[in-house]
Amino acid sequence: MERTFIAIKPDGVQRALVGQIISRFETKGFTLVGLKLIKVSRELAEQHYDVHRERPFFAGLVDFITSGPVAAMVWEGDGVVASARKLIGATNPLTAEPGTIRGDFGVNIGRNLIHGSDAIETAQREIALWFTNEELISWEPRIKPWLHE
Ligand code: DAT
Ligand code: MG
Repeated sequence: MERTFIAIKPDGVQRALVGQIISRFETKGFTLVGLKLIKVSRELAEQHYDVHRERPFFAGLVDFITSGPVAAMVWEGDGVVASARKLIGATNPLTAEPGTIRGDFGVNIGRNLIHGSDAIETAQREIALWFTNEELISWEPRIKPWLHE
């Protein structure tokens, strides 16, 4: 079953949006299989954003993501990687569509509230980076027959 890595960044936690953001994934019909609040180390932040290492915003991004607690999650479901990216919206909240998380809650690219893996392979890498196998719980939601034919 497909899984994706989602992290509510320090701005989302500080602004008390964790509940509303989790609700969007729950009500969409995805299954929560991992969840923890963590204070991110610089090492983890740098590994997570390794592809952006040479970008001018890298240092600021690492400072930001390590500046307060992050709510890290793994969600499961058919097509969850691409669907989560749609629920999250465009990278810049100012241009993200209304109805998306970034479009509804944010105004600045450096405070865009949430991370979501951009591809299945990226999701696998990020889940392994942020979670141990013991922290991921496989379970069958009892509402499944009402979400899938
Ligand atoms: P996304 O988070 O939508 O996958 P990304 O992978 O291109 O976007 O960039 C990672 C994060 O880096 C992004 O969520 C916010 C920050 N970022 C990206 N481009 C930026 C820019 N031009 N200025 C400041 N921060 C930026
Ligand atoms: Mg990205």
